[in-house]
Amino acid sequence: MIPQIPPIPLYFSAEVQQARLEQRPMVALESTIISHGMPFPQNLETALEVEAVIRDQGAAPATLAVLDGKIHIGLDADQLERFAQDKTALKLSRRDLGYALSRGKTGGTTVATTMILARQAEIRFFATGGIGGVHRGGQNSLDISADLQELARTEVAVVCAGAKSILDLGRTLEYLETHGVPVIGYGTEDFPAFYTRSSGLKADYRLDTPLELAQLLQQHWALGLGSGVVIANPIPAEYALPESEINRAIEEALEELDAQGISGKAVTPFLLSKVLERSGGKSLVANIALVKNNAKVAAQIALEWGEMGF
Ligand code: PSU
Ligand code: MN
Repeated sequence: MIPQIPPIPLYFSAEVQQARLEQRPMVALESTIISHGMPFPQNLETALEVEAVIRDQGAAPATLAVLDGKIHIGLDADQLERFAQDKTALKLSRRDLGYALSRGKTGGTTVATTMILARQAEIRFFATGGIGGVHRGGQNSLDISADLQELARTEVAVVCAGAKSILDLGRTLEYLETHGVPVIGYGTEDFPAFYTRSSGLKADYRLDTPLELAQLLQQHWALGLGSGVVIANPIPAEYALPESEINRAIEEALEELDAQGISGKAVTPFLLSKVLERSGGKSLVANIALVKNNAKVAAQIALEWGEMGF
């Protein structure tokens, strides 16, 4: 007999522990957006505000992170504050977890890792800003975010505002189609492009209410297809940025990426910080607004799911 390896313990926050006992709806949140997606102190303020949005809807927020080699499902206010200021925090995708846990490291969970750990914690709904995807030129570099592969294999619904056009959004959607991941436009036919309400590309289907979304998820998962679902929720119109303005910032960021020859896991954080730098404070305001909007929808789906008796 091959000896069993004991599972890795999960450290639940008091709030999440309570919600689990009461079987209340929960929404997972990622933490790479805190460590690598936004500057301090806006990262901390946003993380707290996003959690508050979920509580206001009647669900419990669970911000996921690895602290000193331990997997946390939900962070308390002190942990969140320390994490938001920790310049040594790693960016942890699927392949990085074993290293971080074995070496006692601290790091933010990407969309991929948040999906993995949310599933282990029996949380089915997850809100974030934007997912990773196929990078421009990805057909040659093979720079394809592990987020897409995770969506193909892990049963979690990811509510996002689409993806930033730092990526090749057409190829990103093709990849998701190949791997059987539905991309649902929430209140729209279009696939949104994070800062703008449309990328010019279509989502697979449009649904208009949290109940309809919960019903789709129930059928998708009841089939045992084993995959995630992308719920693409466009940025509220009043926060959307002019397309030409944001595209200029993105093109400049991509030129700098080329000039500096950056590759691997540093690509996305580099592009995120350059776009922010070039597009000024307005893009940060937009980013914060869309994450909160996604948190609200994720919480509403989680509530509908509870109403359905699961
Ligand atoms: N896109 C954003 N904001 C983010 C990220 C992507 O608009 O914060 C982060 C997420 O954590 C996402 C990760 O899972 O970057 C993807 O990184 P990569 O492309 O290296 O897989
Ligand atoms: Mn990559």
